[in-house]
Amino acid sequence: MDFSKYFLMKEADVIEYAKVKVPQKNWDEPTMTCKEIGDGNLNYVFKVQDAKGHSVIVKQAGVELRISKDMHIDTDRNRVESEILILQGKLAPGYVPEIYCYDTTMCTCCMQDCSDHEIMRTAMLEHKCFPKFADQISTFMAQVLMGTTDAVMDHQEKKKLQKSFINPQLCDITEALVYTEPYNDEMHRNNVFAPNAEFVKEYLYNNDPLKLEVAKLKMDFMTNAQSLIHGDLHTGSIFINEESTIVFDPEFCFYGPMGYDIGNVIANIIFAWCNGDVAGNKEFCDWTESVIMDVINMTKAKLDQYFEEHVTDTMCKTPGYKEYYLGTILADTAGVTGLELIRRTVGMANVKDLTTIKDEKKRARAEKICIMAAIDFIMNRADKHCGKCFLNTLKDAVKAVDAL
Ligand code: SR1
Ligand code: MG
Repeated sequence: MDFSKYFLMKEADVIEYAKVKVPQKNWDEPTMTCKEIGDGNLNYVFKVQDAKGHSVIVKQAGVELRISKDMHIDTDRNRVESEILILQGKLAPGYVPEIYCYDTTMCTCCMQDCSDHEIMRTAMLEHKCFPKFADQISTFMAQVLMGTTDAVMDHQEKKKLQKSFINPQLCDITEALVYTEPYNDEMHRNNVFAPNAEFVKEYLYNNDPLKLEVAKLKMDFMTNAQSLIHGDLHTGSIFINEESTIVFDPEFCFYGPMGYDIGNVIANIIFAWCNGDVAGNKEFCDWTESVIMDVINMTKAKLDQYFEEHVTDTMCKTPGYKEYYLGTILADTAGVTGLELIRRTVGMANVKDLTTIKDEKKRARAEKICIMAAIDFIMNRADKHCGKCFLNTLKDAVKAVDAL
């Protein structure tokens, strides 16, 4: 088996692959095992290990997506993901898995096994708290996002990166699933929780003022080549433990508005809050509320500091520009928080934080809270400039839904 021609690997193939591609692990070959551990929508993820404690994660892009056999995207996404992880590892050391190798024939990469961490969404579904998360994710975002802007980078180098990470097919998915279908169900693949069908019709499908703002945000997503963003920074793309945060799965990366990443983090913490709220877990909800505020405040402060220390563009040094720039980033963040809340609630790709709520009435209320908060985040995004403003948006939505 020389892996010189693409085929979709099974577990036994992956063992052979790891022997060939990651020999530095000094595998104990007779005890090597492999298990497919992926539960994402797109790729196949395997863990290979041996009895002597060596291990590696092998990720392969399939031609058909796991979420739907009708959807096909270029398997080059595996190269894009590998290269951005290498770059992010330089900008924010320790915050992404180490890439040992990647292979554009098999569309496969081999990376650090982060099994001493948990997937953050899974851990939060058990209502676990991670006190260092806000500080760590804000450091990661500030360094990677501000570090790849025109304000900081040599403009020619930035354009080379922009070209190398152009990602039309993955962006196309986001443009459809985040920025279009939740507002009209034009592809008839939205998953609307039946008890909320009328509510969704009234507040989303028949809401032209909202659609106007979403249209503006969509065009901004498609044209604002501000930063090299992760593009799918939800809690299923984060490994976490008490001590560290590792961001993975950046295959949707491209040069876009940095508020897209920050807003995704906030929205997914709100989903976790909803799950904790339904369970009546005050300690967990208090922690998620502090995360919402801290992620906003810390990210804003660290972006500001990074800009101060690293800005190179002469015109961006003009007094007042930094404040203007940070203001647009916070408004984009609020807008995207709303978009992610809506699309994960009514769109094609949902989140377990909501779908696993068993009590029908409680789930309907939680989903309405997400939609109400989202509308406020989108419509009033220019006013959301601090952590408290973000938290108040959630609290106001709770009151509004309970008053319906
Ligand atoms: C067709 S892929 C559906 C969703 O899964 C990914 O994680 C992205 O969030 C995408 O929108
Ligand atoms: Mg993913």
